[in-house]
Amino acid sequence: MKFEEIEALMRRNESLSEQYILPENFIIVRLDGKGFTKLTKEKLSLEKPFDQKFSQIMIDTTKYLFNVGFKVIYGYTQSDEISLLIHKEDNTFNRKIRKINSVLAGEASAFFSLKFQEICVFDCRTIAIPNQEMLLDYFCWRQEDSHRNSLSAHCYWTLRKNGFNAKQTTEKVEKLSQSDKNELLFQYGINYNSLPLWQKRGVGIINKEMKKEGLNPITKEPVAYLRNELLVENELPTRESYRTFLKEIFEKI
Ligand SMILES: Nc1nc2c(ncn2[C@@H]2O[C@H](COP(=O)(O)OP(=O)(O)OP(=O)(O)O)[C@@H](O)[C@H]2O)c(=O)[nH]1
Ligand SMILES: [Mg+2]
Repeated sequence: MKFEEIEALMRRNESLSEQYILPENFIIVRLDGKGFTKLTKEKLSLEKPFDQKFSQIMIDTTKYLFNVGFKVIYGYTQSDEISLLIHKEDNTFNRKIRKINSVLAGEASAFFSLKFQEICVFDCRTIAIPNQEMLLDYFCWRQEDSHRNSLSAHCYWTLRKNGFNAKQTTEKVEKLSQSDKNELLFQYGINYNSLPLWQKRGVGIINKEMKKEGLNPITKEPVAYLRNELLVENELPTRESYRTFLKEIFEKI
């Protein structure tokens, strides 16, 4: 086959396997640390179950992803994952899923690795969301996941720190209901309700248009202007209140 024929065939096959997020759909991406159970244990030496520095770097990575070319409306991070809501009309990379996933995974992995001076890798998946109700369901689902994982992680590490081995602990925690888990923590002197909210509910990042005041450099008169700022919400509300909080953000878009 001639070079031109090979090229045409390759390009045709490449474009026929392309997938897109359809128009009129919101784009949600979720990035997740690859093999972070092992990485956090062996290379990053973090506080267990929750580490303030790790969480701050997850927040910084989320903030960084607001500025890599997509119109991001809301970011949410918990544990080793980041969700981003991208504007319905964002047309970056013609909404090609392969490009969105690879570029965002690359950006997050590079940023996070630099912060820890270790190779840390994120995967990324893209989800099409056709309406606002599903957006709310998505973020409430991730927050519920955060809450469940946090309760289990606190139980796990409380038992480990009190002499149980990994196998015993996993078996014990798996069998417990949500209220049993609260009770277990209580027996070890931990009141789950009084633990920091970011550990239980995750952290939200909002791209907010803020009114600012400055001075006109020529006339020296005060002038008002608008500037976008990223606000970090470490104390997110839950359930219905979280839906209301999100609705207020989404209604402005
Ligand atoms: N010590 C510590 N570990 C954390 C913290 N946040 C997240 N992790 C770890 O990150 C892991 C995230 O779990 P998963 O994403 O389900 O598992 P994974 O090992 O990353 O596996 P894949 O995502 O499937 O590649 C948890 O098991 C925790 O061990 C933290 O603040 N401190
Ligand atoms: Mg992971």
